[in-house]
Amino acid sequence: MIKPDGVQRGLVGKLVQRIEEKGLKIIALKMSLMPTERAKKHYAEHAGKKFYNDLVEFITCGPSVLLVVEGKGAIADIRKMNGATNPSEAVPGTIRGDFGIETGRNVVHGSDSLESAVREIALHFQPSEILDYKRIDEPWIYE
Ligand code: D4T
Repeated sequence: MIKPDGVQRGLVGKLVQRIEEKGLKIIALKMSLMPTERAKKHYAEHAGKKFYNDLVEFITCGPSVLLVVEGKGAIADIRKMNGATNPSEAVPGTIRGDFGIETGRNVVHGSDSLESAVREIALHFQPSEILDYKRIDEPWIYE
């Protein structure tokens, strides 16, 4: 997910380009103003923490861009590309390292496990929005 700060700062194109250039395949993509109830479900694991209310308010404050990304090791690779949760600790070259300063404005979200990905995809997408296709460069990305 490209969070509302990434959208407002005009980073959508750059961030989508990083995913495409890595060789990962975008199989769903949409812009959405996340409803509060869905945001609460998305961040349910953080319910009760001191930053939870601000987090829900922030993620619903403007449009975000939601993607489903497919590829070998995609979950781990996207999290590496995103960088550390706190952008001031994220290494240069990562999205948060290059584009962020504070944790509450950390530009992107990535599912942290297969289980989370399955849950989050089902929360944000209809099955019909997820497409099955081949990218022409796949033989040049996979041995
Ligand atoms: P997401 O889920 O956005 O990819 O972030 P991470 O997986 O890297 O980090 P997380 O689940 O621990 O945090 C979710 C979300 O909450 C914000 N946050 C987090 C915050 O505002 N203050 C905090 O102290 C923490 C830990 C940032 C990301």
